[in-house]
Amino acid sequence: MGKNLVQKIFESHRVSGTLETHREIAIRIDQTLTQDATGTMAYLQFEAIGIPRVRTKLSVSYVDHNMLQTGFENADDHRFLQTFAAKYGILFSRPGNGICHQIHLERFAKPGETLLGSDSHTPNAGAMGMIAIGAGGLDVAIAMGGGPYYLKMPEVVLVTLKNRLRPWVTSKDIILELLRQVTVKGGVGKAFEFGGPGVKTLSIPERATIANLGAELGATTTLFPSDERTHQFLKAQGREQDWISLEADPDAPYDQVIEIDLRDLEPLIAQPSSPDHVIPVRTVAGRAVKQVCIGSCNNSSYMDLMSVAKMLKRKKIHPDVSLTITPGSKQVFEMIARNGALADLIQAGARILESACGPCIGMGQAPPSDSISIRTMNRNFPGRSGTPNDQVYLASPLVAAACALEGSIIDPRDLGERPPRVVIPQAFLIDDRMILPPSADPEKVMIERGPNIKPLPTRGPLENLVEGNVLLKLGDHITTDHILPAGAKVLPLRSNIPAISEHLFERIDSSFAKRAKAMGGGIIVGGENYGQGSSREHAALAPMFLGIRAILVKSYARIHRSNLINFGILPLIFIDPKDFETIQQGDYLRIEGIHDRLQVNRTLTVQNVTQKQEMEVSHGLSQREIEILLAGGLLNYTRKRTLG
Ligand code: MIC
Ligand code: SF4
Repeated sequence: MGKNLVQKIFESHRVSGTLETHREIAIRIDQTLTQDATGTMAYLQFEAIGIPRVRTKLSVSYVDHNMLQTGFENADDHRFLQTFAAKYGILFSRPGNGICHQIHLERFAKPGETLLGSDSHTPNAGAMGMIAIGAGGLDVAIAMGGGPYYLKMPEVVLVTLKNRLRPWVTSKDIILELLRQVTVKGGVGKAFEFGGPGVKTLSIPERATIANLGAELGATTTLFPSDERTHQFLKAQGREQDWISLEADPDAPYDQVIEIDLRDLEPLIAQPSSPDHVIPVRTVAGRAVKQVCIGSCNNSSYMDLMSVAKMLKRKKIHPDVSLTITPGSKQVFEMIARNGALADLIQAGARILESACGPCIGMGQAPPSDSISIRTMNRNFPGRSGTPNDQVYLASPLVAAACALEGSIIDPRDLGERPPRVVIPQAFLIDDRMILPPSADPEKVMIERGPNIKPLPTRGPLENLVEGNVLLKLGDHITTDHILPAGAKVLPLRSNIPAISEHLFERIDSSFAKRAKAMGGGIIVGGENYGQGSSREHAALAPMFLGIRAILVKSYARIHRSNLINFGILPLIFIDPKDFETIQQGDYLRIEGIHDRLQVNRTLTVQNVTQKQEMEVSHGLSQREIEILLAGGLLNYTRKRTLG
């Protein structure tokens, strides 16, 4: 029997394990990427492993998240990252060069290769026919050191695209439709491979919009074939030599098939506050809009901004709307500046922001209270925009631009205009001078560490007895934005764990950090899909720092579960849903004999001392994960193995 494309690339990179679904497999990583908000910690961890130079084919350090520089912290991190990259053999994409995923697609993504990135939207590069996976910074640090990446072999879902999109309908609507069908937890443990005749109707940036939001499905990765359009894109980026043709075998097996007829789609919108609350735009038309933000790694390509510029040309945005535009990269920014489209956006009243994540991660542009913000981004988790009780809707750039003109939600087909026609350039503007090569003299490079760069917190081996109070009982779909918010106030503290820990769960319970400290740690209880969203390992590191030793939930998001293990926190799972109902915040729990039980048993016994009850919970850990936990985390485990 033939192989699907996911299996082909996994097989060609397999270091150990098998392609058997749900079993652990280790793959060789060709490329890594980090961004500044996760990178500082990843590099501190790389340093702690003690390897003098990265061992990947290519590693890139981007700066795109922490860009506001309201204090010295961001700038300190940038200096640290720049000098670190120079010393350890890493390319450094300077602040101003743009968003990691957009640049990586333009300049580095390569069909057939593997990429591990310390950002959950790394699957963006799957548009180029590469296996691109988001992971915690420590996993990326190990990959930079030449170690394989371990994961459970995902099920492979084929998404067959038929026909072509109608005018005003975009690739954002394809992935919103998939989110509607699959939901934010339906993709956990799965890879989504796109196929069918509709694929060739989509350009690489359009495919990237789809691949990017695979992260919102909870998917391990998203993948497109590498075809003639990939070839043309690479040629236009001056990288024709990177192209190879890649497709699934005609008789390839799939665990599931989903068919989407592109002709049936209409403009869609995700309502507050989850990317899967998707409905047709028309059903919410007429609601007043106060803010529109166009940008972020999934919708800020040249094609996206050109379409918006065409729609806004010689018009003025509605007086009640504040419109921001964030070009995805310097390449995009400079191209629209040179061809005049930027002038069209400016004259229409857009507020042009620098090329960075910006409003997507709450770095400025918090919307006004009790108002609707339409964004082309990928996440609308509660409060992520920076405004409490925000009402953020997610949609395509065409829908967003239409709303900016109208001052209310409108299906762009109702504007009564012709859709903008933009053709993908034959040649993009190529100038890589904002990407600094590593130093030829690494011994001479001094790493700059400002006062915001605090040493890595560590912990010893896992205790045999874990006990403590349930510090917080939570419901379903707790995102990493709930666990450890980002935004202008907290994001600058990413390289300072003691300081950032003060913000743990603050959006849910402002007294959490104080309580956790007073009690010397404890246990967290939650529902389904705990840790959904970002790859930020700080959402595991900060709990570890405050003495959280176990989490007990109904199910986990993939990256967060790995991060918990990487930092020595037991990720436990309810077996009987009734136990979730019984357990109460404040209960005192005891888990005994952990060392032996983990080795021989798939379950652990949790005594609820307060309620005088016992329950069996599962851990679902592989042998390797058990060893990591027993060592007190991946760093201890790796050092023990490499240093003896
Ligand atoms: C996000 O979109 O949530 C982020 C900010 O890019 C995160 C990374 C981070 O928290 O630093 C992600 O997606 O992994
Ligand atoms: Fe940046 Fe937003 Fe993309 Fe995350 S989702 S990498 S914050 S633009």
